[in-house]
Amino acid sequence: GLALASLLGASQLASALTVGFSQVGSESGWRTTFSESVKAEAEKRGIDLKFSDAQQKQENQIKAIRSFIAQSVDAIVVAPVVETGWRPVLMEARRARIPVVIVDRNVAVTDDRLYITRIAPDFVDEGRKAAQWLMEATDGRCDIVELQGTVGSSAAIGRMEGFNEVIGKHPEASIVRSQTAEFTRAKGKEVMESILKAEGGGKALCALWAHNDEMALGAIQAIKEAGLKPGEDILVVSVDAVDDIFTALLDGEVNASVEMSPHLGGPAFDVIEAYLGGKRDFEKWMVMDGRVFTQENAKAEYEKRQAN
Ligand code: GYE
Repeated sequence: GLALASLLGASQLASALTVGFSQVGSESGWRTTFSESVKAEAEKRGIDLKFSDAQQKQENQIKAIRSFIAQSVDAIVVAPVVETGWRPVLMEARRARIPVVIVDRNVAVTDDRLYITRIAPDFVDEGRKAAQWLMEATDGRCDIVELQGTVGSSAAIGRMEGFNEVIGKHPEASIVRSQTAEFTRAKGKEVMESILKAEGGGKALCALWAHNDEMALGAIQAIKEAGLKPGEDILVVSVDAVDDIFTALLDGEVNASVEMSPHLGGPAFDVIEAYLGGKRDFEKWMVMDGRVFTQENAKAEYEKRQAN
């Protein structure tokens, strides 16, 4: 209990912690790095992590959270697949007095007592940054193909909103095709192939805007197979800044990627440890910032990552 928690030092408390983590799935390189990072961070802190991969299905997440509650874990971390439908299970956690931290995508609940805090970037702003880069590169004249992330996920909803807000100010820029490719590389390739066919080969297209790097990497494969040069004939801009996108940036096949750190485990565990130590005043949203990587500044970052 709390009395014991305050008698023990923070590190001793952490060594006794059990945390349940409900992860979205393993749809992208970004997600895989995120999962590995959470596991490594838990191990470093001596946290007993109960990791559950939902394979992109909310029903699996709800089941996992219920099982965490049944096991009386000390805290629960959730990276939600979609925004809606969370109220009942979060109420169950609250009734069991188990604190919940939301990471990455958002939950649409009106009662903000249902979780301590959310640690995530501003997805709308990521979309704006991607569009700003593209509007500068093309002088605001561009026919754009959009590959959306998972339908109903706050990452896809926000990125779309921010991007559209910026291109809406440019009368000669527009999205000519938009389809979901579920944040995966395989779908990114498949959907891009069908779009290129529908667009008569794609020669008139100016750019691809993908809601994540993984779909962009699949799509550049399709662009190459259609006999066009990604990064030149069709500009490519996406989000995440995963390691693989740096190779593509340096090869000239991708033009820009908005960074989103996958290292959310450390900050989430910090919040949990502080909460269990008695802290109660948390910001409802701990906003993470990200840089924009382009062919100009990719090399320095790539070398930095290689060195780590
Ligand atoms: O961009 C993508 C992933 O929710 C922000 O999910 C996250 C997204 C990320 O699979 O690669």
